[in-house]
Amino acid sequence: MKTVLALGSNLGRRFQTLQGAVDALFDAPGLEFVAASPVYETDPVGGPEGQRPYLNAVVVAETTLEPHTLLERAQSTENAFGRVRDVRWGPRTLDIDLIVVGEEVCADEDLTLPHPLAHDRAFVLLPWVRADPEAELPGKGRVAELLAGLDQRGVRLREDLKLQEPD
Ligand code: PH2
Ligand code: MG
Ligand code: MG
Repeated sequence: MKTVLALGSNLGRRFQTLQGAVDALFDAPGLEFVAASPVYETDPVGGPEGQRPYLNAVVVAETTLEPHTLLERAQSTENAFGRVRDVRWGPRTLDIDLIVVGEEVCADEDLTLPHPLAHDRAFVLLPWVRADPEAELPGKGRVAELLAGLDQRGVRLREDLKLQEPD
């Protein structure tokens, strides 16, 4: 199945964290790298005032893992990069969100698929459409079209930062 993961960081060495996360995510079987988006610097959406901007990117992959197994991979990677869970939408060294896992639909206390806010977040959709111009968000439509209805001013391309394929 094709899967799309959204990465974000607004604490610490943000770009090094994103690259480290890409390397760590693909360090075990069941997940194969397909593409990484460009990196964007983005105004924080929600959460406490005065947060630093995020770096956001999207990774497209192929997976044989069950969604909850993939979620565990994402969470253990977050933990490996010092993620502390306190304030909702507060600053974080690393956030890895599952956006879609194939056509899987899921709504339990740990995981909602497709991601329930992705259609409304330019900091997810803009990198995603750059990594996969034909992308579709199941139940919502083409990512390029969803994006056309969103304000993208808070999402700025960082041409100086490029994620490498996992090592
Ligand atoms: N993640 C959030 C809340 N707000 N804002 C930006 N710009 N980027 C994010 O990744 C982000 C956010 C919750 O995970
Ligand atoms: Mg998130
Ligand atoms: Mg998250």
